[in-house]
Amino acid sequence: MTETIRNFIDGTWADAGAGRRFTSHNPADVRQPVVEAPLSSREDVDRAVAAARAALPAWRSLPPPRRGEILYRAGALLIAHKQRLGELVTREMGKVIAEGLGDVQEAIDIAFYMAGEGRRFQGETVPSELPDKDCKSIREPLGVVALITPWNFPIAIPAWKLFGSLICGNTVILKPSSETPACAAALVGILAEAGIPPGVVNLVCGPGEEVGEYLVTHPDVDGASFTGSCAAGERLERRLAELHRPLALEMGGKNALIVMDDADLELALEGTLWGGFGTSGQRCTAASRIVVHERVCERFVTLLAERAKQLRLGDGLHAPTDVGPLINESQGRKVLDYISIGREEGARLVVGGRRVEDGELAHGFFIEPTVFSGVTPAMRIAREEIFGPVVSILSCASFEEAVRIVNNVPFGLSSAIYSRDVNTTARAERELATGIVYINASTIGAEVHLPFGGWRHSGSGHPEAGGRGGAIDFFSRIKVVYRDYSGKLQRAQIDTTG
Ligand code: UN1
Repeated sequence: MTETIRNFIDGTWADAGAGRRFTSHNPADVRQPVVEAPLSSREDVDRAVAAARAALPAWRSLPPPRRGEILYRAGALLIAHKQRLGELVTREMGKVIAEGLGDVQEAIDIAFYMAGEGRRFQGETVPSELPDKDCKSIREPLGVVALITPWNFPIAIPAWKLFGSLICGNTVILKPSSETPACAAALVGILAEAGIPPGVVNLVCGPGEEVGEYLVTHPDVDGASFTGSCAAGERLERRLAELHRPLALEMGGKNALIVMDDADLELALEGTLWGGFGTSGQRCTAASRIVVHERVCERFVTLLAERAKQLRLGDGLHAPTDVGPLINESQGRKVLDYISIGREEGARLVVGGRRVEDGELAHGFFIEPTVFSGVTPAMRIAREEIFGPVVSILSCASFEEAVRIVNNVPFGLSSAIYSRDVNTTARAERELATGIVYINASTIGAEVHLPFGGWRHSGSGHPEAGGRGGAIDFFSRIKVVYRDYSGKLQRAQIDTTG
């Protein structure tokens, strides 16, 4: 019998009010259900928001270091359950087990990072213009926040948002992707076991924009953080602008990796394979455009094709698998459509391009690692996010041209350059217009103690994760406090010296 998970509202696991359910499946074999989850409605959202509101006064009053202790316990529990959770990620999302465990590791890292933030949570103290007066800024939570998370990092991204918002004193409602409800429920279960008070963390599952959009626009919600598609993100952006409510968005990418003629080609190849085909290309940081200097382009394409052909498709839980399935049929069809578009646009299909349906692979949506060469910057496969194992090679004649190509798309999440020349890499660091730049490393693999966020259409300019300008800055707001202990009226900006 298929396992059932429940919503988590006010500290209690509960079915959807209307009793309806949906099922998540193993993308490597869609005949295998993973869990049945509640198909929630607006009433379930209302209950979760009310619970979060009621829990807010006590949670925000708990000193941040005490809130941090709960996160430390959650981090320790994540370590204890890492193997089980990593396998669950692979079963429900399809990424290979090493990456499934990596997903959990990222959650562990952010748990400890944010727990430590509880002992900082810094404002600033500065001198006053006037005697016997001091000035400082302090941080306060936004209040009740809605967290909408995608399926591609089903533990890590909910963890980024949960731990960041909780340490700041917010109470939250998590609405995970309906592809991966079991992962979200497992993470919330860990927070419950770590001692999070009832109502502070609530989980509402259910497919659809209806629940998610209703939640973020709910009259009693104070802010929202969303990671997902551009279409959904931009719709929320318009709605929340009317409501004047803070919204952090992480959306797409069309990340480029530059290979200069003086690059270590072997390293650049490994970076391309890892960034382009890791997680079957289903990362917003995936390397989907490879801009190669014309002097080494032909050689690079030949070597890349040889390597891409050797990658083994399969169930991510089985040892020799390099590349897992696409999340579902509709994502698979979208990727195949882009492969047809690339051909029609005149790009050369060097390797891959087909759905593989032999034997066991017939029960998931597996697409061969695909490489197009001869891609030009105006082609749709060079401009639009594909979110699948498809890499487009563009050639360039100079560093300047490479930078122009990289920057000339609406997205700006991540980019990379391979070159042995320090001057070239130093210029790249300045000139690449993305929120994250990698030097002699691939476009993926951001670390949690630095901000993670894209520029322009990739995001709203409120990065996730740690570091200055990261999630703490979004999930808290600054309040400035002036204290005058002179005992008399002191007038700022009025000259008292003459
Ligand atoms: C995402 O693809 O949505 O840098 C997040 C990386 C990961 C996070 C990716 N640490 O690729």
